[in-house]
Amino acid sequence: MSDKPLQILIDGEFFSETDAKISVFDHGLLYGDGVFEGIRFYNDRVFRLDEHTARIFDSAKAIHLEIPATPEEINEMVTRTIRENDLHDGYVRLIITRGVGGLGLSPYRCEKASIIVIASTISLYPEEKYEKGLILATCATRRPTHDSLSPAVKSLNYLSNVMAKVEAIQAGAEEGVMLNTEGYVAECTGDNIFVVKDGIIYTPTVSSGSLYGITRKVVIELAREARYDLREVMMSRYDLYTADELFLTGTAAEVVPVAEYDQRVIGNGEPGPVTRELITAFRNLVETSGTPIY
Ligand code: PXG
Repeated sequence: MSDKPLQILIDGEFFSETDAKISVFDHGLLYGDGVFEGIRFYNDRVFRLDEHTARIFDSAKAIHLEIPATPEEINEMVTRTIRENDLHDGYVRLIITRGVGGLGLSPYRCEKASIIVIASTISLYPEEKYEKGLILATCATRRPTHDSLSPAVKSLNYLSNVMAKVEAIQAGAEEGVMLNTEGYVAECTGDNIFVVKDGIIYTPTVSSGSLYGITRKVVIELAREARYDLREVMMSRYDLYTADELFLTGTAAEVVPVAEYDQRVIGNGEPGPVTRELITAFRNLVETSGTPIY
């Protein structure tokens, strides 16, 4: 990455990173009222851009937030911000806040949602983790239930995930497994979970309390193309402890193996063949597909 300050797009205008600011009256700050996406681009192409845009429109619809742009305009904002920063591989954070309003919860006093695009670089885990695997621990904090805030909404309200991450780190782990209130496995704090057992690939159903992960969907497609039997199921910690292989998927993490969970060694403690095959297939796909930037 160069030392040039990043250019951030806020409501159609570029600001240098030190000048890129929003109002203290924005409900995104006051109440976590807004939605976001983390998007990757590789080799001058944005990976699964249309799917990220569709998901942010779905998240916005669910929280009654009107995005003041069309999906095509959002796509253009994302690619324009990458071009403005002359980046070729990296990460985009797309944020839509409720906008400026009064000191009261009602979103009806917010005039217009704000659209922010940050394009930067990212490396969540060092390359070594992709060869050795991560250490996971179960978090005390549960995923929100469908009768409170839908866990499918990618909202700016990530406090339970932040607390779960703290719990995982305090337990000496690198990522945390979040359960739903019934105790079934939902996902990690920022990644979906997959298990391999006796040649079959399993992942928790979205109704277990996970996000409709875009990397999850890509991996399901890749696994089915490779003729694996892939099943979306309710899953308990037991299923993870006794897995032959365990791996996580996310835009930031990509496909990353797990070596240990709650002090149990997973499989033989090394990334297994199915995980390796899917990592290779995923890396091939991201390098050769996506929306052209330039
Ligand atoms: N679950 C949750 C709760 C997420 O926030 C994923 C799964 C993976 O979904 P995608 O669509 O990316 O495959 C996410 C997305 C981070 C970080 O710093 C991660 C996300 C968002 C923001 C930050 O790890 N993950």
